[in-house]
Amino acid sequence: MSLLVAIRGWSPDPWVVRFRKAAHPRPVIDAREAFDPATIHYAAVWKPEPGLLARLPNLRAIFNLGAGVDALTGDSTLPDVPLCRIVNPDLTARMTEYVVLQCLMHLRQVEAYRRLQAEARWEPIDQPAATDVRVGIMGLGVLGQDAAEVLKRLGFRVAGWSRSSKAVPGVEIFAGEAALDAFLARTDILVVLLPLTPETRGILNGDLFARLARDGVLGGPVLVNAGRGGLQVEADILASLNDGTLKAASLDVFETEPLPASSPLWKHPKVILTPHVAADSTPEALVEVVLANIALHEREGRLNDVVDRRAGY
Ligand code: NDP
Ligand code: OXD
Repeated sequence: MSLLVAIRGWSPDPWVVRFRKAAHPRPVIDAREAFDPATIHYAAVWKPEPGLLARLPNLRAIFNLGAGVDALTGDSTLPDVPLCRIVNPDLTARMTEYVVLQCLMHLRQVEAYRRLQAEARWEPIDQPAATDVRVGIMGLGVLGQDAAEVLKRLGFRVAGWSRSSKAVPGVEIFAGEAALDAFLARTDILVVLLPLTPETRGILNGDLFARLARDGVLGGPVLVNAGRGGLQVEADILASLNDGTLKAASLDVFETEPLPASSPLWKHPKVILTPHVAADSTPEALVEVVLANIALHEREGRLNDVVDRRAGY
């Protein structure tokens, strides 16, 4: 086998080095160098240049180096070979850390205390219990279910919304469009871990924010989006923060990344902003996982974590 590594937006070097070491003596080609497209059998990619994969006539499978595959499904030239994504405990644990951190930041009013500290003011604020706070997770897949488990353990009242119904002990389940209203109406902290597909694009808009619970102990609904920036309408987030429809937002992903310096989100006092780092992919955790999947394909003709190309995730 020969493996092409094509990465944009992250530094490709540590990936190429680790793939070369772990795959030795099999060839690993760095897409930044000249290569013969006919020699490539597998590709490990993150946001590759559109059209690149279509130029590989002997490609057998594509391995996306993250969980979300929207950068690939959005390429109309993507070849019709199996597309695999990352499902891995390291990535899952990182996302759960992010989600739990944000829920606790809002529960324990960390931003308000930071402001009081800056003014040397000793002013206790009423402290709600986690058991009084309703977290609703949009996207109850691999990442959503793990975050739900930990939030539940901390006492939050957790619900999940997904396309299909599922059984997650201790989590209130809502499925499909018909259940969305009821899900939103019982949600104080909306955690978004949806993939970006034609169905989910722009779903986080003013109309949806207005349907969130307004009777919660936090004093207004909070948005936490670590799914994809294309899910959200940033003008609506800003308007909703400014008119009180949303109390606060934690945003890791944006319509345009990097977020332009001109975006009012940067300095908004109700926004906690991170640069798409909720759950980093690392070569240390993932190179061997991809190579094991290639070995499985060569040995048994099957693959793990194959994306449903029709559903788009
Ligand atoms: P999964 O495919 O395991 O889960 C996706 C969930 O979304 C499923 O529950 C699915 O429903 C649900 N869903 C999809 N479409 C719809 C829809 N139209 N209506 C309702 N529910 C829907 O993905 P992961 O949990 O592994 O990852 C989720 C996303 O997180 C990724 O696609 C990526 O965009 C993002 N991500 C962001 C990172 C970051 O650093 N910010 C890092 C990693 C991932 P069902 O179960 O019925 O299929
Ligand atoms: C992912 C990401 O999808 O890092 O894994 O965004």
